[in-house]
Amino acid sequence: MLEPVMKQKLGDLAVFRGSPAFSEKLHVGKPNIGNRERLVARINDLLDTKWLTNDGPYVRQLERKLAEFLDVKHCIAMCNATVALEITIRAAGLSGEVIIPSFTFIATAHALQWQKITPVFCDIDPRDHMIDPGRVEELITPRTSGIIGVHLWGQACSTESLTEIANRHKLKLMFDAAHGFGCSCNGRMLGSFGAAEVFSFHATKFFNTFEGGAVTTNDDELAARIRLMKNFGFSGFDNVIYIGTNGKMSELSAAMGLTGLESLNDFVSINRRNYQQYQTELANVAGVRMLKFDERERSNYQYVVAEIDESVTRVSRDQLLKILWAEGVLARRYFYPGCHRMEPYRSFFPHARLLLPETEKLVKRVLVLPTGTAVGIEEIKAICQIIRLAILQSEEVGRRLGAI
Ligand code: T4K
Repeated sequence: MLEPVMKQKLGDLAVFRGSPAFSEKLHVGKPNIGNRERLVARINDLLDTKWLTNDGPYVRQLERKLAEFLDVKHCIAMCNATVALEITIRAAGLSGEVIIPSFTFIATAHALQWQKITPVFCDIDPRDHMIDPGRVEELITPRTSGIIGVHLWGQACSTESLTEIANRHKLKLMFDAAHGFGCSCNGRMLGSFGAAEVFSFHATKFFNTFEGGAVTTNDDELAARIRLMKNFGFSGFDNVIYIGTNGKMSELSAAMGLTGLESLNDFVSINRRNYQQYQTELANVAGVRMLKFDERERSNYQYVVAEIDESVTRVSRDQLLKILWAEGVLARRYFYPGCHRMEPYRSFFPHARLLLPETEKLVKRVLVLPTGTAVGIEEIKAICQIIRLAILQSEEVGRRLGAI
C-alpha cells in the first residue's frame, strides 16, 4: 500500500472531492495470516494423505492444542460459531426463554430462535458494552432456562455475577466467546466458564481457520453429546444414537488454525501496538471515548472501539462513518441497530427498546476502527487525523454534508 495522505483541511477530505487517503481499502477484521510456507506444507500433506474432514489428524491436533492453551478439558472444533452455538444450546438442554444481551452479533439470537427458543434481551453496562448482570434477574420468568453471556471486543463479561445469578435461579449458563479467544477473566483464560463457551474462528477474528469455531467445556457428558451432535449423532458406523447435524471442521481449516496458533504472539503484539496508537491519537479529542482494556487481564486487542458523543463532537457517528468510508477506511458500526431492532425480533418484541436504554444509546455511538496485521502506525495516524479534522470543523462539515 502507498503511504497514506495526511489530510490538513476540509477540502482535502474525499467526501468533499479530495482524493482518498488510502490507495487500498482498510477493513475491520482483515484476516491475520500465519506462516505461509508452513500452511502450504500442511495443505500438501493433507492432500497427500487424502484425509480432508471428519475428525482428521489436523482437527485432533488443533483440538488438543486449543484445550491446552485455554486450560480446559474438552475442545470440540466446529465449522463456525453459529452452528457451534446451536449445537451447544441444544446439548445443554436450553428451552423456553434464554436471556442474552441485545448488543451482540445477530448469530447469538438466531442460534436460539432457530430452535424455537425465545431470546430475551437484556441491557448492557455502558462502561464495557456487555450484559449488565444487575438487569438480568428482572427478566427471569418461569420459562427461563438459561443465560448466554457474550464476551465482547476482547474483554470478558461478568462471569462471576452471572454464575451467581444462574446458580441461585438454577439456570444454565453458557458464553458466546466469539470475540474472546486468548482473553482472560481474573487471570483465567476464557474457555472454562459456565457449562460451555463457544469461540468463533471466522476469517475476521483474531485467530481464524477461514471459517470455524470451537466449543470448550469441562463437562465430560456435555462434551460427549456435542461431539455426537456435530457428526449427525453417529456413535460409530451405521449407528445413530442422537439427533445431530453437520458441524464438522475441515482439515483445511484445522491446518490454517495450527499455523495461526504459531503466530498468535505476533498477532497480539501488533493489535496491542495499534490499540495503543489509537488511544494516544484520540485521547484528547472531546466527545470521543475509546474503549479501554483492563491491563491486568489478557486480551487479543482485536477490536478498536470508539464511542462518538454527538452532543460534544457536533458531528454524528454516521457522518464520521461516511467521511471515513470515502477515504477508504471501512470502519464499522457493530452491532447497529441491536438484535431487538432486527427481524424477526423487532416484530416479536416491538417495545423491547423500552427495556434497553443503554443499548439504544450505544448503537448510535459505536465506531469500530480498522486494526490487525494489515494496519500500521502511519495508517492509524492518518485515520485519526481525519477524525480530528472532521470534529474540529464540525460546523462546516455539517453544512457541507447537508449540501451533498
Ligand atoms: N457471536 C458473536 C458475538 C459474533 O461476533 C459472531 C460473528 C458470532 C457469534 C458468529 O460467529 P461465526 O458463525 O461467524 O463463526 C462479521 C463476521 O461474519 C462474523 O463472523 C462476526 N461475528 C461479525 C462481528 O462480523 P461482517 O458482515 O462484518 O463480515 P464480513 O465477512 O463481511 O467481513 C468484514 C470485512 O472484512 C469485509 O468488509 C472485508 C473484510 N474481509 C472479510 C473476509 C471474510 C476480508 O478482508 N477477508 C475475508 O476473508 O460479519
